[in-house]
Amino acid sequence: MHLNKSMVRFLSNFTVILSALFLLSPDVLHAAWGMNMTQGATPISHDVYNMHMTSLYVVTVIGILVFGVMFWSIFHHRKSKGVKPAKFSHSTTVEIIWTLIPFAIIVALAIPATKLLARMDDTSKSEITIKATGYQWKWKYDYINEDLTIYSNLAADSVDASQKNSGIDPKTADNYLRNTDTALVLPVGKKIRIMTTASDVIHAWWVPDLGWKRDAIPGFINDNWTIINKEGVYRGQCAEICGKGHGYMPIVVKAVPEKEYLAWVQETKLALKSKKDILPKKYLLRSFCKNIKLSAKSQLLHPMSDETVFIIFNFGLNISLDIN
Ligand SMILES: [Cu+2]
Repeated sequence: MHLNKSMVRFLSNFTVILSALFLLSPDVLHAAWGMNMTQGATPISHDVYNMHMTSLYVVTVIGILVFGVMFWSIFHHRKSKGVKPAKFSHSTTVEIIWTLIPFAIIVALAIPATKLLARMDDTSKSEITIKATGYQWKWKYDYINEDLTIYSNLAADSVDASQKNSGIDPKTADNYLRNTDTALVLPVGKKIRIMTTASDVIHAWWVPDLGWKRDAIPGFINDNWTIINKEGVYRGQCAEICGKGHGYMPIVVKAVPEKEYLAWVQETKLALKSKKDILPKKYLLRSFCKNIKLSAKSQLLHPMSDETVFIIFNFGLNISLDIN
């Protein structure tokens, strides 16, 4: 008798929890626990979100039905009630039903999901093409139509705060480990093709608000696209364990009106050009010195006496100090 009471209590608690979960809207769940997917800022991300919610509702109903029947059966056909177990072992009718119903559910879900995947893959009629290349540990963006290349590194305040024993509170860094020195600036309302690849190991380009995540693989180009509806800053990360700096190569997409985008392109091109005019000689000389220092240090030019190593190392050091 005691067991029955506790079973009843358990079942009623279980029902209360289940119905409470069921009554909460996805928005409430999302706001309270941050558990749900983001709805994102693109038509594809909205479709992905709706597909996800539809599937979630379907599996929730299936779960409630299956567990409901299970718990009801366990409770109502218990030994203490004097129920004798059935002796049959097969029922063709039941087997046909429980094969056909799940099959129909899967097909019903697979059709819209496949259509969505096909739509995500269709990069035709893109107006702007970006090539995103992953490096250990930064991203390079080539604006193919603009002949413009930018590098996106972890923001300086995040770098400083992340150093061992830096004494800097990460909370003081702006969007710690989620901010870059240069953002990928894109115009709103345009179909943008984003090709992903990598130059060393496998990375993955992932901005949740755009609704997709794609591997960036050396030697391969993966094709993706997006139309960003809303102006704003969208943050993402590399989503493939790519080495010790994996958590230090965030992605920042800044979506701006087209006019602002065009102005930014011109501005950045000019800024890079003026840098390029001064940089090459200085840069070449500096890397030459760096190499001399390195080879002296590692004695690649051996056999050398310690004295020679010292002289060559200092030669490299002095010149590079001069240039700096
Ligand atoms: Cu990576």
